[in-house]
Amino acid sequence: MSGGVCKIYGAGEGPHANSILFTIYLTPPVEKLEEIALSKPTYAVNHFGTRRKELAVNGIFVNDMYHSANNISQPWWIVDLTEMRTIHQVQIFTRQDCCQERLHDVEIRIGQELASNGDLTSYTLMSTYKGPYDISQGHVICSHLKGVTGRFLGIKKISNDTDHLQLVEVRIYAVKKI
Ligand SMILES: [Ca+2]
Repeated sequence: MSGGVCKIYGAGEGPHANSILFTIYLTPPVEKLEEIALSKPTYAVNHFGTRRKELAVNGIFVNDMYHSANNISQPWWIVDLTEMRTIHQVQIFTRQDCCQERLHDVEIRIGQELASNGDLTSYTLMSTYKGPYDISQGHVICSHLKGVTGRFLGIKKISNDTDHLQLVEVRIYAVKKI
């Protein structure tokens, strides 16, 4: 079974849903989903070096990531999907070459307006990933069977340490438009 577990606490999902269950009971079927994040506008808290926010949706997986700056608690990243969509799955490809354990206590939230200050509390919670991540998990898959509708999707660490957010790529899947 590929993919890491991402526990889901979204509305109507219950505490036991995870990516493995979703893989078995995929609704809607995967052929009806499309990826909608690639090359979309992004926003984030300050980045480290040249590892800018847009590198998480540029389609490049090797040595290419958004990486939050040092000493930032609760780093966040937002993508503007540019229109309202109903999102069923988010795949997070985090850093593989170092420091994988920094990915933990992450929330995925979806909202209608840009939260340019990183405050995602008005957004709907889609999934929570407790972690910490280990490379043996593959990539993190967060799913929501009923879907969550919105234009902006945010990924934010909610613990009070200063571990970085390191997003190599973020893939977001919504139902295809007819
Ligand atoms: Ca990338």
